[in-house]
Amino acid sequence: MREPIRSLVVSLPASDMWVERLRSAFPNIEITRAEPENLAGALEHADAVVAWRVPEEAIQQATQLKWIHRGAAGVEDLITPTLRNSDIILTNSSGVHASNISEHVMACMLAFARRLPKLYKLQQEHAWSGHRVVGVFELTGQTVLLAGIGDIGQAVATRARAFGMSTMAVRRDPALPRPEGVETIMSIDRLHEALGAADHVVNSLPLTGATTKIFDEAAFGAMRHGACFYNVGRGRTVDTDALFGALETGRLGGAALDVTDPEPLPEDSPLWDMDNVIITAHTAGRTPHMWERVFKLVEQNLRRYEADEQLINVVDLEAGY
Ligand code: OXD
Repeated sequence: MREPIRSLVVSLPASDMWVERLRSAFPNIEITRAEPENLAGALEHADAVVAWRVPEEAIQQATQLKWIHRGAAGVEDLITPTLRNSDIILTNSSGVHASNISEHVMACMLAFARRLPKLYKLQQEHAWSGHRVVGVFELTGQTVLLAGIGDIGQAVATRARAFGMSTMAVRRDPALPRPEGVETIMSIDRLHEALGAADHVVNSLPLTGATTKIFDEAAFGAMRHGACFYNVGRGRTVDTDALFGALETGRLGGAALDVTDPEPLPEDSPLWDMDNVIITAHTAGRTPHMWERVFKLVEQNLRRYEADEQLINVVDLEAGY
């Protein structure tokens, strides 16, 4: 039988309402909030933590930590030697980003298709000259490639199908069951071949050793001329210089960057001023509904922990997600 969780620290920028709900659901657990800068102290005698960032030093100082729940999907920075050498269970919030991030991707796709950034600029100038904007296109009949078909990729696929688009995906094991909405699946080893068949490439890959800078000069070079690229995974899966080069030469028709490398994107990055780039500063997931899903997961996992059952979304430390 597991030792019970008696104290839980929440370090997330979520409204108090969610923490209050958790407290009412678990009156026997002392649930406190901590700012990221005070997390190490708060964790010293805590049994569990729900947070975005948990520095390795904070884990080193924690004397009784049993469970870390990441209030986000990506966990690359949490898989440290200290965590690997401990018995601490790591779970993530994979699954909370389906509707929020897929709607964001569709918004960007439609913005590129309808040339909204250019039209909006004209509106700001009070200029009735939209007819001069060139390059409008329709999504219907186009192909989207999903690099990563977790909850985000699958949700983009069903929405893209509703727009009359074809859907392809690359994944590590193409023999796994094909999710609804994804018409073709290829091994990620054939990424470059797949890139050449797509008008839109949606990257939601987790950051691992194998995916670091997987979108490099050769990958962008393999894309269709004028294809659009969407990064809603991790900035470091992309070689930023190669991305910039592909945008500058027109190889890429547009890039929607919710994540960048580095993050925050430096103020003097040339990407800010490119009219074929949409930058959303890692906000694609941030909806009130996301917090509802994150806290529901935490509640389910606390119940499972108490019942000595397997937790939901336990991270495979070897795979890295
Ligand atoms: C995540 C995020 O969930 O970056 O990983 O929001």
